Amino acid sequence: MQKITHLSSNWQCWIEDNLARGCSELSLLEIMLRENFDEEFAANRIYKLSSKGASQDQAKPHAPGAGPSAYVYDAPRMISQGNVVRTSDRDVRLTFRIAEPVVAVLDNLMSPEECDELIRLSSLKLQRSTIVDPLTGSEAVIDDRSSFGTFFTLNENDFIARLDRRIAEVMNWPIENGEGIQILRYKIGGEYKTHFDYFLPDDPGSQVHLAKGGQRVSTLIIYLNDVEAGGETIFPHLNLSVVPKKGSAVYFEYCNGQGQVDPLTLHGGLPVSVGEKWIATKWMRQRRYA
Ligand code: PD2
Ligand code: ZN
Repeated sequence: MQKITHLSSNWQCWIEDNLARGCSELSLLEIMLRENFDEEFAANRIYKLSSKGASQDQAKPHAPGAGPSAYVYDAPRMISQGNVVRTSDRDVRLTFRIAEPVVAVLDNLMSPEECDELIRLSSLKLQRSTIVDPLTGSEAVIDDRSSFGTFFTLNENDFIARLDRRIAEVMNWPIENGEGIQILRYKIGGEYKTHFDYFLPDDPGSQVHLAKGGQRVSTLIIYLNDVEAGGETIFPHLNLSVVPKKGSAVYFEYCNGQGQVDPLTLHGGLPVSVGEKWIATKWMRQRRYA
């Protein structure tokens, strides 16, 4: 496979943020090599963005006036009484949680029948997934995201409305701040390379997306099937990998009350090695979106 010799703004911010947090240049290089960057190219860009190679005005933290290392952790949005999140129609058990950033794995958020029904309803309307072009803000198809997907509008029917309600209760955030549930299918080799779910504040293309509903604040990824091999959701800075399990979900938060965003939530979906992978994703915004 051809090595990567181009640095997207996502990756540039990622290098800057992690250098600012005190990560070693070598640890960043190791991650970039794993992501198929050309070694000489990656080492050179890390050096240029480090204090040894960069002039002051190249530093570009996410939050104006404050480096990302200054990200302030609010109290978690998700509320659990003990080890259970109680919703109006289902009690959902936590199986894993960390505090900063808030990441939680939830078991049995959806029944097997609900997972199957979501897959059935989506199967006929799947389209190649896109990303937001950092320059223009328009939707673009790229190799980094090789899934097929579709959206449901909020409360599209009684079944979706019940899930939207449960999800909003789990995320403890107003239902109308949520984007519609997105369904994704990955075939063998399908992946979603590491990225942030928030819109990079400095990207010109982000502005059009931030205008409606503001920044994304939290994500819930629900696994709709058991994947035979591969397809884990990874958080490279947390050394965490979540294995897909039908009906379970991973939840994480990345934007605080001041609008700062947390680069530690860099994450991705590893290639599926055997079988296929179906997920449902919910992204919550700062303000009303629907
Ligand atoms: O499919 C995944 O595991 C995955 C990984 C990273 C999904 C998303 N991000 C997403 O939908 O944002
Ligand atoms: Zn994501």
